[in-house]
Amino acid sequence: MSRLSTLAVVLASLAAAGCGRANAPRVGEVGDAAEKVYVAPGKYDEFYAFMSGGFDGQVGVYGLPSGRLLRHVPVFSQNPENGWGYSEQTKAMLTTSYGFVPWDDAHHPQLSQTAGVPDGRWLFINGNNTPRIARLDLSRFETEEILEIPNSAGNHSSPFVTENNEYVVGGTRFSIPAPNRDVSIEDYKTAFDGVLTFVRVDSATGRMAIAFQIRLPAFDYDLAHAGKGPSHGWAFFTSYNSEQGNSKLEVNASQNDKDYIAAIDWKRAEACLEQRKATAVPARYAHNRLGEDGIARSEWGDGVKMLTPAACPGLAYYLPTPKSPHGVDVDPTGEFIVAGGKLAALIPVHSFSKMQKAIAEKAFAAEVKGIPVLKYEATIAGEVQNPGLGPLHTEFDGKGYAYTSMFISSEITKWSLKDFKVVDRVPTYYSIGHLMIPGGDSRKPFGKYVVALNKITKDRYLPTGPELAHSAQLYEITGERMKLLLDFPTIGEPHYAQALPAELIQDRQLKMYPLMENKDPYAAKSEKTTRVERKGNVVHVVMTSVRSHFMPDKIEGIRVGDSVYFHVTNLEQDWDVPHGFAVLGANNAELLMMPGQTRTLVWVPQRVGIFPFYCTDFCSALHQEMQGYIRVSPKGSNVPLKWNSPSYQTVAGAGAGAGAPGQ
Ligand code: RUQ
Ligand code: CUA
Repeated sequence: MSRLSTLAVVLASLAAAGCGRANAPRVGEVGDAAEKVYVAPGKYDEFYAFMSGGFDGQVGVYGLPSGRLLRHVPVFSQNPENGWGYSEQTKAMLTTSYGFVPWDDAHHPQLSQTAGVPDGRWLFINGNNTPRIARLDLSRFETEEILEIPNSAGNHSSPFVTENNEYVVGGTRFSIPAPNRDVSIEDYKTAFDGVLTFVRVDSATGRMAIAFQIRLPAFDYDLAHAGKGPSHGWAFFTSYNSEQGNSKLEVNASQNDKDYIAAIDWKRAEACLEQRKATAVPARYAHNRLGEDGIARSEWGDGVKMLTPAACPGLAYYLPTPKSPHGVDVDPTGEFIVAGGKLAALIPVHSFSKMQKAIAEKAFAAEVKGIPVLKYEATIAGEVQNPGLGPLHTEFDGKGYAYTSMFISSEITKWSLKDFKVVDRVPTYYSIGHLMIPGGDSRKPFGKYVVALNKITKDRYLPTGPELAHSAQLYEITGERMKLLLDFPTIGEPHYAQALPAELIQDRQLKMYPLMENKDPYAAKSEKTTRVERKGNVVHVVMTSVRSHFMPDKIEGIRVGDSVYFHVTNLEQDWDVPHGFAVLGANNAELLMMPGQTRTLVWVPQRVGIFPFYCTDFCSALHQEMQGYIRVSPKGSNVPLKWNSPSYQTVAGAGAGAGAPGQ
């Protein structure tokens, strides 16, 4: 059979096996499912699960086993619900070298690790379309930092962490010239580069910085995972399109029987850096961080250190891997490197120790641009036979078993790491992409459940027009056989997810921002310091919110075309009492201020009149009373600036005429 017709058969079987499967659960196994996922009112879930939102650019936080959505944390996408990316304090988080980019495609959440185990400090996630890596703080469930990745296009193989967060990695899914320039697409093979990025993470603060990049042949670097234990010091990236097609990849990148896993020795890279083997490549990229004052600022990187395998021999090896591999996963012992060949009917398992031996003995089959290609037989530990079709991703339970998602045959296949024999298969509904076991890519998986993150929903929920709920499924994995317990919808398209036991972080949650430590330059820490200041046509309204009023709540002397900055500080020092702020006619999202926090909204009034503002978050019995008025007069009007707060007399002084306009 020609390769093309193999592909056709495989794709046809997708239609047959994927979505047409009867959705009957295994007989007799749902009896106690309800009990197993039931979390009684007032009780907590056992795990926090962090699921990527895919093309909605956020992170969804769910409780397991209930599947309840707890939170939706905006990362790369503006979120009008809380003003993320709209407020003056957060806008700069979305700065890139392409300007303000208010959206991304976020795929792979990665929990920070200590000694190869999730430590509950941070969550990293990649932005695929405008290459970026974000870091969330898990004591606040807030995005704290976003670093742009230059020389990359489609930061997909990212942001997988090394055992102690020494690095988070990124690899370009789409090769492009690095630095990018005007060349013919026909020159793909000579002018394009596949660049991998290693980002240093400061162990105390989590702060990220690009340490170095590696220039590799122009393949598509798809997914990654770092080594652990004995393989600590290495990182593995799958690559497809070793054919180097530059159009119609569906066919052109499906020719070779094997593509590669790129094995990168990052300790070797560090040595080469020290020996000044890297060249400086100019690159402009944004690095955005929330400061101690809660305000995001952008800094600019102007270059990277670029390593090549030619200048740093021993840096990179290719492991031949069948058939357009997608996921690459390292088992808890660090010995096995498992690939998911999207079009393969087996699961190849490489051995790290065999790889070391093959390198020592120079068991090379070929060389690609100075990179030794190791012999398949020299590194392969075994192949899982008949696992189903279309393996994508593998997670581990820590008890000697691996679980691989099979996209085409729409199932999870459980197999033994001892003999690579399949021990169980269970259908998913439908077409599973990633799967996730709590801690399932770490040295000590927490186990208990596997979650299927499915691509197609079809008939699993009440229909909602052409677009259906995205779908996850929870399976118990404590017994020999996997048991489906629960379907639950997710928001956005979940790709990867990670989970950890709730007790790791639940008692470390910030309940409020200490008001007295608020460093925002426009914070008002009491109603006494609220005020309105005009500087030309810029007006700063420094105001406070507390149950159940704003101070001031009556402002006159604003003119059409002014830039009015509402700086609203929430004076509450009580958990779970945010206030909101919205004003009629604002071309902006609302603000949502957490207790002790200041947020700023800019409004440029376009017409004269009276404009109410109000609190959007139901905060007390008198929430509806939490409102105020602003009077907007024509351009050039001499209506004096007036407001009703205690500062009015002192700030406005004698020149303010009749004094405070009444309380
Ligand atoms: S990739 S399945 Cu980013 Cu597998 Cu989504
Ligand atoms: Cu404050 Cu409603």
